[in-house]
Amino acid sequence: MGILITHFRAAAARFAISRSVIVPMLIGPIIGAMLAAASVAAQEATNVVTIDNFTFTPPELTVAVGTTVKWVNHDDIPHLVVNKDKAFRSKALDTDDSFSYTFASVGTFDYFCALHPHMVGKVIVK
Ligand SMILES: [Cu+2]
Repeated sequence: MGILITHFRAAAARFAISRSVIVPMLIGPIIGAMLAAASVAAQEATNVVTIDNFTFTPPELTVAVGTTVKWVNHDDIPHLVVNKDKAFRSKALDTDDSFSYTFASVGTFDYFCALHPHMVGKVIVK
């Protein structure tokens, strides 16, 4: 009887250990995939410049080479996104229209709104 109980305890201990190892092994990749998806979503979100109330937000954005930046107009009047050095120029963006540009080289890209030149922003590509 004593031997049986000891055997049972050993088996229970083994089961507890294996479960404590196997469960994280199964959950780990799931959490990893969720974190990866979340970081992609976060990265996309940070590459968006919104136009609200005649203001580019964020006014200054730093990105890596190859990043696509998207400007979205939330105002109810049109705006344009025009690079000072003519690297890019959007069409007139109506409400909720967007314009995307992929930065293929390093540099500082100052831009403004062609309709409201006091609206300025910059993208720094590293
Ligand atoms: Cu404008």
